[in-house]
Amino acid sequence: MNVEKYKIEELNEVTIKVHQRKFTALLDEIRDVDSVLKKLLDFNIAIPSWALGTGRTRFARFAGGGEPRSLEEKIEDIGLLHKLNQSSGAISLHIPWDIPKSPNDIRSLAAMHGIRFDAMNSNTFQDQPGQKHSYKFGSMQHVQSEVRKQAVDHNIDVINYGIELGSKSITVWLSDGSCFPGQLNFRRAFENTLESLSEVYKHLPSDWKMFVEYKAFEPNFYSTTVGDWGQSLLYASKLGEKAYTLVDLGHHLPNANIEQIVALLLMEGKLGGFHFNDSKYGDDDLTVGSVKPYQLFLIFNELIDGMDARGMSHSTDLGWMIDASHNVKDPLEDLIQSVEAIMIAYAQALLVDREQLRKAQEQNDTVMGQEILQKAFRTDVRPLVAEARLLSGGTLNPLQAFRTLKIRENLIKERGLKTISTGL
Ligand code: AOS
Ligand code: ZN
Ligand code: ZN
Ligand code: ZN
Repeated sequence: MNVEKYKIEELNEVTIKVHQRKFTALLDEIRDVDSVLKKLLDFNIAIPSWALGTGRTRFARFAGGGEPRSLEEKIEDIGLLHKLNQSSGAISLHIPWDIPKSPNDIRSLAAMHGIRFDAMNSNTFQDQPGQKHSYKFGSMQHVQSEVRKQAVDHNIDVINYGIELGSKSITVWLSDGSCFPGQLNFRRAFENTLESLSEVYKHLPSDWKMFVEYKAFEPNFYSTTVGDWGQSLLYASKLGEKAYTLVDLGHHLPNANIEQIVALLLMEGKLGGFHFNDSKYGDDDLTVGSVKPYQLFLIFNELIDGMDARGMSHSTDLGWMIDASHNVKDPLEDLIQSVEAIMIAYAQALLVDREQLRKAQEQNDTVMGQEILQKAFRTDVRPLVAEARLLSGGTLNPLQAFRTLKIRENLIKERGLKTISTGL
């Protein structure tokens, strides 16, 4: 399935007039529109390879049709997304689900679609066929050194695949922890994990980063060995300057103030990357912005404030990734919505009048502080985001384009109705 440029132009023709009217009306609200547009154009979000197929709950899986059956088809899917929105020009791979048979071919296929490789993900939360030692009682924390070594070796393999593909980072998410009090010695689990992570860290090329992802619970329900941002920061600090904390929005205890966590990690120069998703209860992995869009905006507000304070590039200094799972929606439509939600929150946060906000804070003007943030949040920036897409050759309305061009129907024709994508 390929979407030709002229088809995108034809679609844009239909709605361009309405768009221009809305965009012009919005211009009054934006001070430096060119710099805002430039930032939106530069911004890209990596799509996780495991989100292109239908996921599952603990109870069932309802497969969709036309899912990608190989790494090649996953890249093709992201290529389609990127054609439509021009904001998802990166993929985050997962080993062993995405082992490239020929890294060179995969690399050129991705380049053809304008896609680069964001963080590689390792997997020591499942046992693979033929694997010598089981991860039932953890991987890097394990009481037996053979199991720890197996986990370390796997992570080194993942780095090596990443080097061949041109990735520059690895995300380590561990399901290690315990289900019951008494099962585990917390201190020994931490020390074993730190030792294992340092072994992996030693194999990082000099221009690589390691992201240590934390998660409060699940699949372990009494303790998690990288359980929160404090623990992740502790590992990252002890490991060295190439190690960073990765924030997955769904990995906190209820009502955690994620924007504050982000602000402090950035202040310490230890925020490395993001897994965007949304949730009502736990690690729900729902569409970004579908449940708590204001929280997403507040997070972006801190991100911009913190990155600007450190002179960081918004587009390249952090790993921007989605981590989601789709049980009822078409995965590609869901990803279109997620990318759009991220772009909207980013654009709104770019509109915050930081000078006025600082003044309000210095004068303890609580009311004005809130007003300034909500003014930006309540601005309908969709025409601004659409304008950025138009400028970069994408569609004014990616979701509508996806449906009008019958992309899923075509993928089903090509790949069949009963397809299963590798992943969770
Ligand atoms: C697990 O809960 C984490 O969010 C991981 O980042 C991710 O979902 C996993 O690596 C994908 O398999
Ligand atoms: Zn994650
Ligand atoms: Zn998760
Ligand atoms: Zn999640």
